[in-house]
Amino acid sequence: MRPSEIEKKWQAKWDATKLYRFDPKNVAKKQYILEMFSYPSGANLHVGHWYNYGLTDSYARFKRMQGFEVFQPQGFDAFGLPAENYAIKTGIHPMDSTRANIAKMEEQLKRMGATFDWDYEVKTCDPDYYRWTQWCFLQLYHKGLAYRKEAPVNWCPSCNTVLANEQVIDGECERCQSPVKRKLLTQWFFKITAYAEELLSKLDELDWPEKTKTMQRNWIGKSIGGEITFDLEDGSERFTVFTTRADTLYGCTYVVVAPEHPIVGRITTPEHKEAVQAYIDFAAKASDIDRMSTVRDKTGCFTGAYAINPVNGRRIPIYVADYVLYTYGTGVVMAVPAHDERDYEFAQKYELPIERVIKGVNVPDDLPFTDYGVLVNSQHHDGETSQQALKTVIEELQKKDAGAFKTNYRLRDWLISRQRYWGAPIPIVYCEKCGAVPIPESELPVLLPYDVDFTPDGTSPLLKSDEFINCKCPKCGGAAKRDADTMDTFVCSSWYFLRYPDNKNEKEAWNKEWIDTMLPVDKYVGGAEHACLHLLYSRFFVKALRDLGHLSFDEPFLSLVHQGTILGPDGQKMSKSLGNTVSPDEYIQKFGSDVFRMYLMFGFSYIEGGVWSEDGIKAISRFVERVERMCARVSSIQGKGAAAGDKELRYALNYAVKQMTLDYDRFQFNTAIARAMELTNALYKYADSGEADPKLFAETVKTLLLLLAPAMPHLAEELWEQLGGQYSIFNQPWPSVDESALALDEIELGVQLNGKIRARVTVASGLSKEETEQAVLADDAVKAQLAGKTVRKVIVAKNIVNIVVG
Ligand code: ANZ
Ligand code: ZN
Repeated sequence: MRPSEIEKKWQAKWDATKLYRFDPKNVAKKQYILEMFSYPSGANLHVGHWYNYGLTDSYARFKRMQGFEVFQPQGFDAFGLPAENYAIKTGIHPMDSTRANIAKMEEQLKRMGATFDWDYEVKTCDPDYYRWTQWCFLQLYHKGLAYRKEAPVNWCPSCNTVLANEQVIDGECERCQSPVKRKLLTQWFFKITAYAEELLSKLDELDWPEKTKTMQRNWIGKSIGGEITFDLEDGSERFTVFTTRADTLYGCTYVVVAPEHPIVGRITTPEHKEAVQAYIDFAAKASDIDRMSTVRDKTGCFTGAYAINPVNGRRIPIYVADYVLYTYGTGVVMAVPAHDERDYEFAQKYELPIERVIKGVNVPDDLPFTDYGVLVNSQHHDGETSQQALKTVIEELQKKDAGAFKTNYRLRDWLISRQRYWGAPIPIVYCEKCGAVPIPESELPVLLPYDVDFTPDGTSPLLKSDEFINCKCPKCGGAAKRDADTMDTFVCSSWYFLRYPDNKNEKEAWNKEWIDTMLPVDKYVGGAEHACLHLLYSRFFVKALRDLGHLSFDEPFLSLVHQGTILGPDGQKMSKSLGNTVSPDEYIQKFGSDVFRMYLMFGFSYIEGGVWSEDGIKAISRFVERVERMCARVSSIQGKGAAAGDKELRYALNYAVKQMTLDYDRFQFNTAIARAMELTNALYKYADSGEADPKLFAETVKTLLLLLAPAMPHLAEELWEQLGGQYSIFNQPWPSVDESALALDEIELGVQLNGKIRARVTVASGLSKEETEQAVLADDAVKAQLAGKTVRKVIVAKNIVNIVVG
């Protein structure tokens, strides 16, 4: 039979017998295996889809055979910009193109032969899904975790919408690489910062790639320091700075205030007003990202005001400069030019005093050192002494009411309003009398209207839909207007894994007891690019919903695997514009989907990916043919039983079982397949020896099929049937290891020195002469005998090793 026929045959049977149906009765053995949400793009499945879905499916099949009740759902992250942009270009409504794309992708995913349970599918653009996205919004809103504020936001002029900080990469829009602009807008935020500490500390407990955890740690950016209060010279104002280096306070020779800080207006002296205002206007043009850049020229302006350094009473000037951010710490910095590079650069430019007060850590090496004694006379390079010094200084300042311990986080609240059409509407109305009023839960969903003009003009398309915008205030019944923005699609994907197990629930987003049993996700597989976006947002959602009483676990994804990327044959990322994309279709047509899948497993390290080459696919095809021929020999093999090669074959078999079990578990598919090849070689050797035990041979071939079933599901099922196995091979238990077959035999050797027995050494049996010689010479007793002597020759005989020494 041709591969395509075999695939059709078994997919039909799996379907008819509902092989992949998740059985809730077995939830005690559940294994929730999830690939990151699919975006319905409309293009054919590419190598990347196969790599992600196909290989994770192999893992799922393996887990199933191990006796787990596998829950592997599929669904679509269906809202978002690409469909809307496509609509703007072609006039095809996002709803229509998305539905068509989903249908196409479903069909292809089904043909892949993956064990998805489609009964649990969700699509975020369906009202019965986004109704609950809106419900999640309201839960956060009622607890003060969703709030509206006017803030300078990241505006992408090409996508015509605001972006979250996480969507701005090096000052550019993550999606279209346009430079991001600053714009003052009133927007909805989720208070993810309320969870900064837990998001950070719980990372330690997760079985996630270290690199991703580090990225989240850095993004959260915890910094332990103190707040120090300075008085204005005339005592008319006090202000506070945040510092992680209170121990350098003696070296503070000036103060810098962020240009936006309201104190600037109050402290600036009349003769400096004009210059300071000009500087504020200049600074308003730069984004926070620009301002943080280390290569950017330092600029600033003197306010005319002076402050008093609380530790030594020194009179120091106050500057405005945009290298200090208004949104971090207190928006004011104590500048210590001798020990901080930014301050040093600034002090040089504006000719401010530079005073070195700490040994060891300073900007230029040759600054003279001023010893102020007990407080700061510490020579520290490491965090610990620095922390001690911080403690000493802050405790000292606490006595004068001028210091406090303080921890800051870089993490900012998550901006979720988008000025786009194709997303979940925000369930809030604005009433002249009542202000912002949430839609009652019973009135959800707030439906997204179909007929909307979404030609971009910098405002929200829903503003132009009168029937949508105008509504009644749920509180007073008066005329009100709806929020015209839609939610960031990352909101939709922050909770989809909670909906899957209960996707048909019409009364609530999920049944609490049920999802407390089904979650967390046991194995989550997807790209590393979501480290500080989806993977952080989902963790926040779970924690917030837990605290709101809707679930009882702390983390969504216990164990995470990032698949690598398959590059084009030219070593570049596959892209249409480079013309280096590889389509799986022709390979699947020629070799079958099993061979294609197994090649992806064998040809790459799953986590690393690599450059596509088609050479390896032929090797896999030949390997599969070898397995088929081996199966064909089962019925014809002759022998009396109990053959000489039995032990070796048993060893090869159990070794393969043991290693492949470990390999599949760790997503090390390439080595798993290599072990299967070794076992196949051992089987050929055994069969060709002319002396074989037909029963052992048949059993071993069958075990090989079981081991290969996750990697070549259709073919394994077919061969299993040919060998008289019971349907389905995926209902068979995973092979177990007979450890005793792995114990190598040992033999004892007499070791002679110049013909006289001097030692007895135990080595593994079956070693070659060279290996025996090495083992004997490495033995401690033999080494002791040989001390001070020169080995001239080693003669290995049957049970005796004679060492000739001089
Ligand atoms: C004095 C000092 C001396 C500082 C020294 C550093 C080195 P992290 O670790 O990122 O939290 N800082 C505080 N608020 C700031 C703001 N709004 N904009 C720009 N810089 C700000 O950094 C904390 C340090 O960054 C603080 O400690 C402060 O400078 C500066 F040798 O205070 B430091
Ligand atoms: Zn009202």
